[in-house]
Amino acid sequence: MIKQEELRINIDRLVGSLRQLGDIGALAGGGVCRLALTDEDKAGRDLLSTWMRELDLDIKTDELGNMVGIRKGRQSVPPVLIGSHLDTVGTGGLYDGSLGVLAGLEIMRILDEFQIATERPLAIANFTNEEGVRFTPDMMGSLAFSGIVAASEMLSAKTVDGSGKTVGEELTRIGYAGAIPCGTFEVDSFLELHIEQGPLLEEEGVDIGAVSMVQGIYWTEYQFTGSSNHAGTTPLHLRRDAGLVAAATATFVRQLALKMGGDQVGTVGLIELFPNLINVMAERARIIVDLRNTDAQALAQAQQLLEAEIELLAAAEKIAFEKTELVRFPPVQFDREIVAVIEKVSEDLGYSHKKMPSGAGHDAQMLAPICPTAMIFVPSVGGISHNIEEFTKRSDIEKGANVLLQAALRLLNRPLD
Ligand code: HGY
Ligand code: MN
Ligand code: MN
Repeated sequence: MIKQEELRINIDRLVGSLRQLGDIGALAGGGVCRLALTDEDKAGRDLLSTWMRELDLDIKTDELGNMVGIRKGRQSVPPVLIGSHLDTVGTGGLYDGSLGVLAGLEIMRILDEFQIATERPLAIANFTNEEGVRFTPDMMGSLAFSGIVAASEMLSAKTVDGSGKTVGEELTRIGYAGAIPCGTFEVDSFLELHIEQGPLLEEEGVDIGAVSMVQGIYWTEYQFTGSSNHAGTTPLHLRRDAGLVAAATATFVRQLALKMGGDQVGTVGLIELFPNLINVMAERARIIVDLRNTDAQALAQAQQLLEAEIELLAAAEKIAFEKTELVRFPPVQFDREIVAVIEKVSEDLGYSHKKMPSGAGHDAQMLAPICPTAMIFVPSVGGISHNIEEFTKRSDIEKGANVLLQAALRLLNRPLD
């Protein structure tokens, strides 16, 4: 009988599952698009359900479509949960989210293969709409799973593109509107393996990130209204150009981050102009501003400075505007003991490791309020993500999944309180 500390994942099988999942929503030029609650997301969910059934997992789906597969433990106590998300951004890669779910599945496969019984049950989760690009907020499923927000509020969320479809309608359409109320699933502890999506681990030649916290995230939508007019005949002083204010705001966001320094970052990733024509001044402009910082006070201050600037820009161009707060997530600290387990396991496996914050939002930040939680990062080649070039080396996937396996075993078998 193999000793549990000698168990290692089967990297061929894990990479095979990543590739098979990656065929779903594959983009012609490479990369993947499985926007939340689309047919492609459904197909990914169906594949995961098949794999979960092959392992005889007890599959539970809650009212927001969060999927959990449970493997029995000797004790009937809350499970150790491993999870992430199968939805992607529109120009996604093979690894963002998928790695965390499929590495959990691989651990289930290994435990079955070596007939390993664990004290606590082990469960794996696929959380609905982590990316937040089709429906806001991001981390929507895990937010409701943890009971932080009411599922009903999330079910009525409408698509960002204005098509008017709601989360509830799309969940029903793809057959993943579960019966289990959100906020009722008890979890012992939570682990998430994820690609770093930034350059630090690769730059420093470190194998594993023991993630200590997730930075705060603010998403705010601004609708600017001016007046359309001829781009050639209208004198400058008579222009009320909504596109100008949108563009000036995007420029200000970068200047603000540079001026504030520290961990302040920001971008305007979504800009829509109407009528969006070469020789017509925009009557309307819609932008969504993404501000982030590890420091809650600094982030709030950045938002205040942004709003003061928008007031000035709009007044100067005689533009009206409306503001909608889409996301206000504070920074989240992970559980010190679990971070220490990740560091110790990395040490025991002979992998270099470093404690680090997460620049991206993750489902783990929504589990942290309800159970001891931490994350494991593996390097992203070139620090690239949310891009079809996203790539993580097979050897790094193997190391990350082995750390996840061994950390999970420690949590699964630690003495019951
Ligand atoms: O926005 C984020 O950081 C995550 O990818 N949803
Ligand atoms: Mn992700
Ligand atoms: Mn992402």
